[in-house]
Amino acid sequence: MKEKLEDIVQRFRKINYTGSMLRRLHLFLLASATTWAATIAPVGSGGYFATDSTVTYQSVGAGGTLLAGTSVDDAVSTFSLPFSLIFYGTTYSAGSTISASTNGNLQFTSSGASDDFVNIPVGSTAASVPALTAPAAFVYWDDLILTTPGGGVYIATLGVVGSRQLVVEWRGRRIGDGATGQNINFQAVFFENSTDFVFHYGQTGVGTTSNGASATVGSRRDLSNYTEWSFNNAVITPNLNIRFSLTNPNPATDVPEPSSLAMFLLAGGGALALRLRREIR
Ligand SMILES: [Ca+2]
Repeated sequence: MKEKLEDIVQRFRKINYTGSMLRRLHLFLLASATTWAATIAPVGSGGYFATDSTVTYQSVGAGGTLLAGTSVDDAVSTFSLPFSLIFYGTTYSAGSTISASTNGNLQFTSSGASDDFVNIPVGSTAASVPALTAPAAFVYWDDLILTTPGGGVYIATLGVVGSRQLVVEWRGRRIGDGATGQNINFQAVFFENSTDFVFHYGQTGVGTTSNGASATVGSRRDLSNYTEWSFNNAVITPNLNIRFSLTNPNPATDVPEPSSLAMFLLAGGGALALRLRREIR
C-alpha cells in the first residue's frame, strides 16, 4: 500500500533530522578526535624539525635517580651520559658530562652552565644571566622550583644496550604559583643510535603560568641555528609529546587527519540523503 504524502513528509523530516545530527556529530568528532600534527621548521642549518603528538605521559617514578643538588631553586648539576649521543652534529661520547638546570633545560657543557631563571626566546640575542651559551635543550625553561616533596631532576636509563633511552625528568612547580606540592613534571628523552630526541609533558602547572605561559620550549645550537616551539605561550599541555628530528617527518603540516569513524559517519549521512532523494521521487 502506498504511503500517504503526509507520511512521506514525516519520514523526510525524520531522516533529514537524522542526517543533520550525523553531520553535527561528524563535525564534533572531527574537532575532538583529530590529532593535530604540526611541524615547526628549524632556523639556520643542521637543526631539528619539531613535531607534536599526544602520548600518555609516564613518569620514570622510582626508576629515576635523583640528581644531587637539584631539589632546590635555581641550580645546575652535571651528570654522565650513559651512551653516546649526537646533538646538533656534535658527538657527546658515553661518559661525557652535560648539565641540567633546575629551571627546565639541558646544556651540553661540562662546566659553566647557566641557572638563569629568566627565560627568553630561543633565538634572542638578549644576554642570559649567567650567560647561557652552550648548545641547549629548552624542555620547559621557566622559573621552576624543585623543593616540592619528591622534587628534583631525575635521570633514568631505560631499555637494552643498542636501543637505550636516556630520560631526564623534572619534578616540581613554577615559583609563585601559590602551590606547595608538585604540579609540573616533564621529560627530555634521548635515544641510543638515533639523532631524534623528545620532550614529553605530564603535569604542566596551575594558574596563569601554567601550560607554558611563561616558559621557553625549543632547542638551540647557537643564536643562528635553533628551533623554537613556543615562548610564553600556553600551548604546553599534559601528554604533549614533541619529537625533534633532523628530517621533516610531516611535510604536509597542519592538516588534520579525520578519524575513520568520522568518515564513516559522514558517509552514513550522505547515504541517508541519497536514500531520501530516491524515496521522495
Ligand atoms: Ca627557579
